[in-house]
Amino acid sequence: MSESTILVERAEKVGIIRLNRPKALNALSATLIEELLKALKAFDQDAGIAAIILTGTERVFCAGADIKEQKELSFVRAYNTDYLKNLNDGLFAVHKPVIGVVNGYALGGGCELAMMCDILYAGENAVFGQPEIKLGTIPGAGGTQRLIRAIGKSKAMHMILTGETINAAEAEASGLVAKILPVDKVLGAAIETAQKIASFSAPVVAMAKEAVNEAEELGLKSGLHFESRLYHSCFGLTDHAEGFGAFLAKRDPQWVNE
Ligand code: CO8
Repeated sequence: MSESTILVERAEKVGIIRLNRPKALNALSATLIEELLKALKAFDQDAGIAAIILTGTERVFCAGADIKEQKELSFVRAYNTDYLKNLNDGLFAVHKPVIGVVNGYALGGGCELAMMCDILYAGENAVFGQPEIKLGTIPGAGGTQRLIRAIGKSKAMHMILTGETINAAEAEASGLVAKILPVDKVLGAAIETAQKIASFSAPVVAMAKEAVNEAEELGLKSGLHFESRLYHSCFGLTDHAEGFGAFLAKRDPQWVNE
């Protein structure tokens, strides 16, 4: 039997998914994408899991689309099968927060996969780039759309048109990643953050994630309206009464996730 292209583990309420094609630098083969989406869905539906971490190895997060596989694809087949669109759709569908932990290369589809995560932590050796131009193609899984939102037009255009990479410090300075840590510490720090998120009311976390993600889709007026409606919905939660009551009673809240 061939080795799984991902490794899955749990740390209390945190589900951890590691990309596992070290010989191909975790390139996104069709099999890897299928297994990744299956694992994400399983964690998302698992009541014992409250947050998800997506990472690679200490050397590489992901070197992008599998160049060997992509080389064999014709335009018609790519177009008719919506090649790689399922990755964006699959990540979009996850309700629980996904923290991406990037050590080493996050290139092409790897950089795009990182940007599909809700929060990004990077090891000091992280390298982000959209080198597709050097292969005679363009980013195909959100690079031209998400990078501009993350780091602004000029920096995004520079990366996409030159294929040049940025390092962890540049990624943090430009807002692409939330934190940089030493390579051997970054996963542990992300797990701690995920545990912290997991300690809050699950429906409230899901609503906060949805509202923030909608900011990328909606204009300000519609976004504020959407936020108000979700905020008003919180008033119906048992956890809302519990959180406010616990604060006033000067005790820790006991969330029931309802
Ligand atoms: N696909 C398949 N195999 C790869 C890939 C890849 N993207 N990247 C590296 N490999 C393989 C190499 O072929 C090599 O295999 P082998 O040992 O059999 O020759 C092995 O991994 C190790 O690679 P290197 O010897 O090149 O390792 P180096 O440390 O010298 O270099 C680099 C590391 C800089 C990461 C280099 O491998 C590299 O530049 N890789 C290609 C990066 C790239 O161009 N990525 C963009 C791909 S196109 C893309 O992502 C389009 C996005 C479309 C949407 C995708 C959504 C899922």
